[in-house]
Amino acid sequence: MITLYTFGPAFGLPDASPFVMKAELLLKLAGLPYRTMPGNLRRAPKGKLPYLDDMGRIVADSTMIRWHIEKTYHVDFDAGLSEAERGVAWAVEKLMEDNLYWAVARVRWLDDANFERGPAQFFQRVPAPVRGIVTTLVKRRVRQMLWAQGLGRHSDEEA
Ligand SMILES: N[C@@H](CCC(=O)N[C@@H](CS)C(=O)NCC(=O)O)C(=O)O
Repeated sequence: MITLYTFGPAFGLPDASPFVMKAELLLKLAGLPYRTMPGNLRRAPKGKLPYLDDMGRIVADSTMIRWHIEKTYHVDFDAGLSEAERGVAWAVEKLMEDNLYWAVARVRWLDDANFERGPAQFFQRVPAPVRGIVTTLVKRRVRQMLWAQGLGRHSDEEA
């Protein structure tokens, strides 16, 4: 049985993470039996979710999960596409995952009003006495990641 480690449902979606939803959809499209379990970032091999455990084989990162499913279960998610279309699909996927994802993260986490409407909900489960400090620490980490990625260095207008 495949176990997919996830954050869990949020905002009426199957998961708060687009990468987790992508991995789960790939499992569904491949018709593979699987279960989901709440993941722990400290135990995640790459410090991020999703990752999966396929009978002891640990695969981290949604794209690695895709390749694992394709190779192990002989599935071609791009079946029917020409070589050129496969190239375009790959370019669009990388645009969404490596660029637009960060643009969305920037407006969600760095804009206070958006933060209150969105990511602040993630911290409701944190005990009230430490909620403030945990929220501050995670926000700082996201700000650092956005700085490293580059988008966090620009003004709103430039971004
Ligand atoms: N390239 C990875 C990206 C996964 C990713 O960025 N996951 C985020 C949630 S959307 C995460 O786990 N972040 C936790 C952290 O960075 O501490 C994939 O495709 O799986």
